[in-house]
Amino acid sequence: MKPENIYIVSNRLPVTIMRTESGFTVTQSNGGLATALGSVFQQQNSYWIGWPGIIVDNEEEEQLVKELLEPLRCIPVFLSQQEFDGYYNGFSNAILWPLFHYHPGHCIFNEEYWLAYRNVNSKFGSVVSAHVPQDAFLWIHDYQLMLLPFYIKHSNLSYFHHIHFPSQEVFGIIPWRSDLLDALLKCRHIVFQTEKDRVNFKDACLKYASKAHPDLFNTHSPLGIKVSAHPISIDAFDFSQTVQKEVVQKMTQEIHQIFANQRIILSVDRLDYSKGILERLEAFRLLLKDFPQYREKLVLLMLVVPSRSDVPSYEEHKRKVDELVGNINSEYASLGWRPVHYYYQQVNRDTLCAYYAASDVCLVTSLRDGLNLVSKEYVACRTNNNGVLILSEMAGAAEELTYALKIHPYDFKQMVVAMVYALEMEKSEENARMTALKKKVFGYTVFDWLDTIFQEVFCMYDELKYSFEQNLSSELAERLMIRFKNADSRYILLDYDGCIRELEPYPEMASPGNDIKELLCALQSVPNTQVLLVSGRSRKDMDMWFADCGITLIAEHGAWFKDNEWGWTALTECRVQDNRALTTIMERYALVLEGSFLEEKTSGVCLHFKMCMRDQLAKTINKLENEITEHISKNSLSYRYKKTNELLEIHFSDCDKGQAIQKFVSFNKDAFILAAGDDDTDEDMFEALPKNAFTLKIGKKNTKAKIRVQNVGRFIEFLNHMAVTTVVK
Ligand code: ADQ
Repeated sequence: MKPENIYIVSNRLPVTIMRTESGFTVTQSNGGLATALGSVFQQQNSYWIGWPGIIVDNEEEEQLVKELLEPLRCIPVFLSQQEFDGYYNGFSNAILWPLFHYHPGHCIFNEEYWLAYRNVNSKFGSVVSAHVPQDAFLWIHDYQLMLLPFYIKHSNLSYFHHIHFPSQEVFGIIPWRSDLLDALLKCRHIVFQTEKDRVNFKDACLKYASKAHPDLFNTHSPLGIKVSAHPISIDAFDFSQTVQKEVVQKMTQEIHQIFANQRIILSVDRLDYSKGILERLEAFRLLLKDFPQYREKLVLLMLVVPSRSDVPSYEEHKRKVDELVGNINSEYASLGWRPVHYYYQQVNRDTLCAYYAASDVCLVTSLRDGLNLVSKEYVACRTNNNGVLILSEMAGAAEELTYALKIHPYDFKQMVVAMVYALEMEKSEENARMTALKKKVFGYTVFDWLDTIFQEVFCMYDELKYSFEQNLSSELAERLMIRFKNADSRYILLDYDGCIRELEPYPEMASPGNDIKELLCALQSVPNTQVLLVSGRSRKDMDMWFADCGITLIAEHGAWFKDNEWGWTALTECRVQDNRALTTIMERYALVLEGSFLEEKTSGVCLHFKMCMRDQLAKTINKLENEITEHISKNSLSYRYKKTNELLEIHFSDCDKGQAIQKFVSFNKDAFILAAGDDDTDEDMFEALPKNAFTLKIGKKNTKAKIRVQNVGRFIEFLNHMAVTTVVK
């Protein structure tokens, strides 16, 4: 289940426009945010607003770029060179980035940068206001746009912070700390990578936000803000499939051949001082010094993607990396061997995966990292369950990837020990660690991350339209309970078999126990609550079982409706003759199919064959279906089929559960509506309900319901919980 209409806003678009001799071309953007959200964006019916990566010269060029981006569902925010310098190179990357990664020495607190940041955030605001409908879900990403919420009027605003959020003392160094927090607090939903970030943010708000009130983070209060921590992930299956591609396997072999008889330690990052590249090189140099046996038998392969080369501290950093690589190579290289292979370039996904697959060790040395996707990508590419991940304890991913070898990135000696340990590790330990890591990475992919975020969105924003479904987690169950409790009026529409009662081989075996009846009575006794049992069962069964529960009954998939005042009402004229003719056909088949039996209803007839021997069953049922279809078309009848592994049911098409509900139930505006069912006939009910209804599908079948519940037991548990919730308003 996800919001239907999603607009992602981030500094950069997922694609970059480049100038060529003949005009412009489009390429993929690099960096963690683009990688992580890229796979999500492709799967969503969503739009993306951001800077296109190019400074255009005039309106004509703007128009050309817009046209290139439109089919990609990307909306550009154009910036002048001056704006870009002040907002991006300046405030974002010479103040926020270094400070958030605990490098205050790299900060340049320039008032001009702050003004540019404000100006560009307001420019983003104008583009958002011009393009994003008020009822859309607006999802802002990362530190470059912390002020954006201040410039827009949308209410369905969520924010995801990709980088580390520092302790409040460090955050407090920023002279404009209160403005940043006040703007961000206009979002009702703010998500961080780790629990540590979340706590740091809350501490900072309580200290510096100008409107910090005791209820600020109480989500039950109307002004409450939901602040949570959900680490981002990757499309792990896509990475592991890429590794299996023929072209990638060939590349992997080539890498092995080039480095024959040498072990490979791999690192992959943007050229950024927060990634600990210099520290990694120093540790590697120490390894070569202290463990000469590895000389000519080991390489450090560094894939470094250019990044922020306009920011002075990055230029300086690159110079230092180049120099150190040169020094190590000149110190230790021999005729046929170079210890450090340093590629300062972006490689494509296939090549990246080939390097991951070919390397014995992946070394992540971040001095501070919001999460670090590289560590997860390496694990996802280890299809043979071998390879060792060495991971800095300063990376957010260290909390999840507990089976990696952890290192302190400033402790060179410890890094050396970890590298040697990784290279000498017993195969059994290597496999055990990698298996455990893979379990984590494949068990929580970027899509799970997204589900978790959207579940929270669903609980926060009532007025959004949602599509697809989500699982009934305990948190969501709790939220539904609160909605139920606080509503002025409530409707609970329940299917019976397979929804509140487990399916049985024979329908008569599925009579309700006292527990079910008590549950329905308890729900019905909640003031201003109407419970409707909407079943395919006959009137007779429903009367026999539920007449004394005081609930409303809808029988035979909507053909009959019974309330306490009027008794049973037929929704449609009963077509007895048509029905009789069909029943006669089905009776013939019931006679030959041992173990089968017919259930006659006023709206149709149902052949149950769950207890039949399977060998001839399919053939006979096929024959029956052919005969029925022929009969129906000959007589121009309009019937509906329901066919499962256990039964074939035919009923009038002009009486389904949805139509029954539309005809008989008028829902109060703002009522709490919950509807649940397990089979196809319940889909009519889901579709007919008002958009704000909570629809729940029990079991695994395809559905239009918003929420999925694993099985009957879980659903009953949830209803029981709801029933005992005393209604106070
Ligand atoms: P980054 O700081 O960019 O991301 P990271 O999470 O490691 O850091 O993501 C880097 C991405 O760039 C990876 O997907 C990697 O494959 C890719 N990459 C790096 N070098 C490359 C190269 N030479 N060629 C091709 N691709 C390369 C920010 C935060 C992180 C957070 C992410 C996602 O700083 O902490 O994990 O966002 O939220």
